[in-house]
Amino acid sequence: MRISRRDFFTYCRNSSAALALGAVQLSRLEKALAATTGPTVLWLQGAACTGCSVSFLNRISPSAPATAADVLLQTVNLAYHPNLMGAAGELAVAQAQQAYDAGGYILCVEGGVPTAFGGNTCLAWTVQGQDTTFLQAVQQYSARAAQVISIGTCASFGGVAGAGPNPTGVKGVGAITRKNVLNIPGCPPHPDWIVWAIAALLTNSVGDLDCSNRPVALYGKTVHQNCWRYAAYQANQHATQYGQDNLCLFDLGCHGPQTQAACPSTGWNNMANWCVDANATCLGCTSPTFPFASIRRTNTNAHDD
Ligand code: FSX
Ligand code: SF4
Repeated sequence: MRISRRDFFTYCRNSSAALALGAVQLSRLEKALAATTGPTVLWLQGAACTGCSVSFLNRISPSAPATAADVLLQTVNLAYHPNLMGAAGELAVAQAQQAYDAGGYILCVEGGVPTAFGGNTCLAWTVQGQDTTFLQAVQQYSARAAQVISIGTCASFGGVAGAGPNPTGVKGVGAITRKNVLNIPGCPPHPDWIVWAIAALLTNSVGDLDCSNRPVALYGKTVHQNCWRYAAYQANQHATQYGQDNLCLFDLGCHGPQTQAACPSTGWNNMANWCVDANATCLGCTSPTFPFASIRRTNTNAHDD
């Protein structure tokens, strides 16, 4: 399916409430998309499960652009993505190099950055027998990027890839580059949060960031604040086992009170569901402390907020 930048704009306008885009941002986006052939995006993948890309690729919308591939392939100039691009091997790396030489691209980084052993536990690519570690690639490519986005909790804070004992020394992108990095955490992040980040960067309208470099527009409220089970929480009506509809899941280890995320308002799978809606506790996957704080919280079962 071919979609135009006009379709991308229409999508953002129709979804402006869910994507937290105001009238001024939409007007800027329309101009930005009309002015150019589309921004260049480079997408690097490091220590991760590829779930962030899979989440993005699962994006399905009733209006164009229907899928994430439409967003990336038709709306922006996707110069490099290990799973999505047609080119492979050295030809693919040459495309990335070309974008690097031109500079000014949006660099999306998925996955944590292994720093131990000279970074050699994670390679970005090999050209003519010469290895480039993921650490080198992120440092080099972030230097000429107009903007850097950490896609997912591993890229933002280390996440699962950086969980102890962490022998490969995985760090988040912000810890290994001097560039300002916009963090879009989530394990994985919601596809619309990624679309929001690209649209907001294009229109210079990211707004305030919190102390973990997450946009307040997306991460400014806790899951708890917007949870539909909050009335049960206030009434001290707590579930004692899974499957008890309408009761608060706090005593089962829900991390909603400490977790900054928009899940209750954006939902997942086209608003079909989200963790607490599915009778599962919030695991706190957008937090810098994920996954350890979540495991502790679940095991101790303590009222710690
Ligand atoms: Fe990490 Fe992405 Fe978690 Fe996986 O690739 S944020 S492990 S769901 O998905 O980097
Ligand atoms: Fe808060 Fe979790 Fe209870 Fe919802 S289920 S009200 S997020 S503690």
